[in-house]
Amino acid sequence: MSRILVTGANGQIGSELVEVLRERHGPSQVVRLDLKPPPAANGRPSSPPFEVADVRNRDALADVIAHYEIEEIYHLASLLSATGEQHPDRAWDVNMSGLKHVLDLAREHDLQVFWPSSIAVFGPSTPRHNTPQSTVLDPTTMYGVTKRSGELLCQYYYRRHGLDVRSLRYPGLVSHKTAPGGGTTDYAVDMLARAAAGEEYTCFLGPDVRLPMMYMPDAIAGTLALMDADAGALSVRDSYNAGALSFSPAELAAAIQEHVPGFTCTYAPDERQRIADNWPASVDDTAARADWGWAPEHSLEAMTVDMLSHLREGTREQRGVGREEQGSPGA
Ligand code: VAH
Repeated sequence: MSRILVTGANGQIGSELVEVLRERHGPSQVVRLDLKPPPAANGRPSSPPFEVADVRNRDALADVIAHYEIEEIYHLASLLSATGEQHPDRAWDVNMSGLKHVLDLAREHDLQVFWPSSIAVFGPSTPRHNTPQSTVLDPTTMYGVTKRSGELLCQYYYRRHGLDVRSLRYPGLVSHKTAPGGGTTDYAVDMLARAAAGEEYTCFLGPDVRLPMMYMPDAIAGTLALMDADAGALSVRDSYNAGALSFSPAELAAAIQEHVPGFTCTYAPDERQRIADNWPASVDDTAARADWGWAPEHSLEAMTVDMLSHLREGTREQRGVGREEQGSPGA
């Protein structure tokens, strides 16, 4: 029975990945780890096993791996781009020492590892459209520097020690179950949530900056497909490009207005605009599609409808609105 450890388990990706892994393997087979206990879901405390630890503490990680006889690690704990620019030293420390501890322990115990990189590894000298899998990588943020450094560290542990560590360059991720924190692409979730609540939104990016984005169900499915793939089929051991959607704030606002006619979005770019301006608009994911069958399913329209429906449901639950009072979700 596969014993799986998910670090950063309370985060936007981790909270959904744990759910899917527990459905696949059984709740007791998936150990959550984060700085705090998991938040209660719908008033019910999250089921164990979970561990409270800092990924910078190697001994704590070693104890968890030994105690649960872990065989697979999804190492998601990280500071994201915007927070990383506010706290660059902490971003380097958490993102790099955490990864190094995980890779060293995985090598000691012969574990399989998933580690998320990001399109933040690309920078101003990278082709912006259909960004190649292998190209110039000159990240302009500490987050991007840690992600590129991490990619090279993963590739080194594969080449030097044969460690089976696999990675995806996630674009901006859109989800409704757990609010994201500290990311430049989080505007998309914020905008959808405000629209679902019947409110207007002021976007912290300008209207026209188009970025690679992905709906969380596709991100989770792609992550598991990569981890399930035959090792011999993988030609990329730093990190795979994975494309899905590309849209600007104005394009998202227009997609929302199709379903929330009165929704209005204004734009007040802040320091995060500089980060977004140095990221690609779309990526070439030919290698991921060829090597392990990457195939995202959600269009911008499908994502918008699904997000509004779930967010409106959440709003109703928060307001304590009964089912008999529900409007037509997402219509
Ligand atoms: C961020 N959501 O905005 C993350 C992601 C491509 C962006 O890495 O920092």
